[in-house]
Amino acid sequence: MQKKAQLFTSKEDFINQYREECESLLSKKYDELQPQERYYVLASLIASKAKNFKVDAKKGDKSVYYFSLEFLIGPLLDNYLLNFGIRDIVKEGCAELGTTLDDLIACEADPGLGNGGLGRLAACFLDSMAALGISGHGNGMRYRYGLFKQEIEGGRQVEKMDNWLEHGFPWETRKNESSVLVTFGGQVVRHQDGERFWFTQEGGEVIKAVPYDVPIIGYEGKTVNNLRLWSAEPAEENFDLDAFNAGDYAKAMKFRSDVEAISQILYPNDAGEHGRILRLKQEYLFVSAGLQTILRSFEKNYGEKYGDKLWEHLSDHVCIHTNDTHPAMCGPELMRILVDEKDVDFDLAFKIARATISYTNHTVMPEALEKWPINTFRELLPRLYMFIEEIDRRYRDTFPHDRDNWQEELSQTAILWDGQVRMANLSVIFSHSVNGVSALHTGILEASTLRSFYELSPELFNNKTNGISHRRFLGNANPKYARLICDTIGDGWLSDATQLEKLEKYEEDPSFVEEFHKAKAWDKQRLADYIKETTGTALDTNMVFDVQVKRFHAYKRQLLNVFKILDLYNRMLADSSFQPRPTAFIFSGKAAQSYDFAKEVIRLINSVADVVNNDARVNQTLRVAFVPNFAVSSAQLVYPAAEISEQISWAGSEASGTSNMKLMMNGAITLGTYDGANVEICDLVGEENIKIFGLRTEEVDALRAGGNYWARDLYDRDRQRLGRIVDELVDGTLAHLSGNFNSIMDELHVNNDHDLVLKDFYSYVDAWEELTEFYGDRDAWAKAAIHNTACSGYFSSDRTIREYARDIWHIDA
Ligand code: 26V
Repeated sequence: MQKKAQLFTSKEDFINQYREECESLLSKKYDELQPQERYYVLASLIASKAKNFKVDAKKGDKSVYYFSLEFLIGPLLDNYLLNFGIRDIVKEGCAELGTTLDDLIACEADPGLGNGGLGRLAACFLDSMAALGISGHGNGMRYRYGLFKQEIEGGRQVEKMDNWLEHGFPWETRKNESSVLVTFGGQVVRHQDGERFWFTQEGGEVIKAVPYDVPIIGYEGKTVNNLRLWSAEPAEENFDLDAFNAGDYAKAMKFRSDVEAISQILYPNDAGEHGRILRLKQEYLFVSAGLQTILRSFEKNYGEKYGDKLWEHLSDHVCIHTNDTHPAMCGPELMRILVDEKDVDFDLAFKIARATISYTNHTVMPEALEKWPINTFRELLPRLYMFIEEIDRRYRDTFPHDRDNWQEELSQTAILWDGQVRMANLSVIFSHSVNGVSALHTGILEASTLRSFYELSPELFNNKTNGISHRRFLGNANPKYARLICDTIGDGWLSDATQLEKLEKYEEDPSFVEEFHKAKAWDKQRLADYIKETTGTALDTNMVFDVQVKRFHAYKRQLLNVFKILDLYNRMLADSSFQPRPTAFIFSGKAAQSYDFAKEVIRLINSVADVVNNDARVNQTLRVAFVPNFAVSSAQLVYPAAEISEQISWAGSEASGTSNMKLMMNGAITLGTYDGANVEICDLVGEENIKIFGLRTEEVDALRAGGNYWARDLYDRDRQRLGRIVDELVDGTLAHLSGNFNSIMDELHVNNDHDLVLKDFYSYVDAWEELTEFYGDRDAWAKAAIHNTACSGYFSSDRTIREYARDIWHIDA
């Protein structure tokens, strides 16, 4: 499976180097070290190799800078060993030294520098760019505390600080000498000299942005790229020396901590918590620091070649990709630097910015589109705001007034509106490419969310269906299955995921099928052990493992899944002849701190778990587990063990989803709505290898437009079954752990079931029953499961990145 890069010539060589590194780094012998220290030294050794690794020439002389406020990189060690092709040597060496590689990997921190899908996508893209030999770098924030750690107390989510840097982070290097200054506030001053005039920004708060670099190692060590994460520190220029000298240390220290606050915490992306000034500061800091650095090195590398035409060539060599609207200030900031500091003409600067920048949208929910009050914005970023205002003014002035619906179109697309800066419009206006993340999602952007832009300039729009790192989520996460695949079709699939198609020949091969079952059984046992250890809940591995793991959000409808469990429970109690397929329902995911409804759903799941798991009448058939603190590392235990993949958002709500792809790749069968990338999974695997249920997007639209959906009717019509479940939310059935669920009841009755849980309920439960019925035929199930893996190569982020490179960045890959 492993191709050997020349990092270590043999196991013995590895052991020698590892021992030496222990002494040089910690001045102790290997045997004297704790496992945590042993991990630290091993990771440092690999990191130092990465930094000095001689790589193949990267493709072309164009670089991509992927700007994202989130990079959910997860643990790196195992993935880097795989990419360097030294996993086997290191594994054997560690075993010989006395601590298994798995034990060392268990010591690694799981940096939570992202919320979920969006941040993990950015990390997968870095992996794929490096694997494809693209010079592609990440630009983001080094949050001192990542996303909170989730604990469950009395069924409730409790948030704890994630001190991921506690034991140091061996992969990063602080690059103090590459620090740059970023200014907030102050005044804009106009200067004039004859005809010529220019602006400077005076005063304000000057912040030092310090980069920390993390090497990104491509598969087979082909390329080592860089992830640059920024941290905010007080600039000497600005340090309150007067206060310090006057002995007012408290004041001086407060200043320091106010500045550092900018890179202290990661904001939730899905709680509608826009409008916090600190978030705006984060957005500007990483945009400005990133751009300053890129322009500096561009000037150094190409200044001589292009002379006074330098900046016109920026987009020949630099692509700035903006992940959602969080880096939307890239456009005006690039203009500001070009105009104010490089003396470029305004119109030309706008042209350069547009040619360089591209934008990916990740949600269609109108309430999720970022907006900032103009007053806040102008006060914090006075000079930047002038550029936005001027671009907006020119946009309005040149808007084609001969179009039929021009007033409406202009009101939809202008940057400034109703006292706010609309970041999605800012992103579109400054980009030469706008893409959605699944075919369905891009269609919805074009037809509704960004419709006026699409009508004005359809050529801007394109779709780039998301992908995942198949090396991490199959190769690393599922070692037994990955080994079986390598033994069967070779290891070419690690660099070319489409080769997984070769598995189609083995879908009915008895020995392959048998080995598939064995791998799945091993994965299920590994997860069951983990769940027992972390929650105390025992799962029987003969049960179907039915998995829903993702952020908690109303539109993702974990509630619908809970309703199904309660339905099965009630029916079993009412009718002893009703015997559903024995199933373990496994949930995991975090809810944003301030998102009360989502947190109540978590509490509901834990309450249902408590009732069901302790009821001897049903608990040989139904088990419910909530795995706390969903993160990259625990995800890698969950995906391989799954047999049913729950993807049940209401149609038209989930932009793409990526856990659907990770689960499919690991041989789980999707039970889902026709939403996001589920549509493409369905096209690829065929209708007999997926279970689709529920309303389609058009039906949801029609239902909402018609205004005649009354959730209460569905409740009244079926008090025995569906109505009963709703009643159980408040009648004490589930209350003994921590009380009733009135707010969930209100969501269904008072808020008229916005997410159509009751509407899709019957179709969903029927689909589940049919799917679990099918599970009884072990061979047929295995055939469908293996077929899912065989078709999943399309969802490698290598494919996605090739498409970005071809259509948006114009790089050969
Ligand atoms: C944000 C908000 C904020 C206000 C309340 C409603 C709401 C709903 C969703 C969001 C999501 C923000 C962006 C995001 O994380 N999108 C996710 O991006 C993934 C990668 O493309 C994709 O797979 C997910 O479907 C999409 O939700």
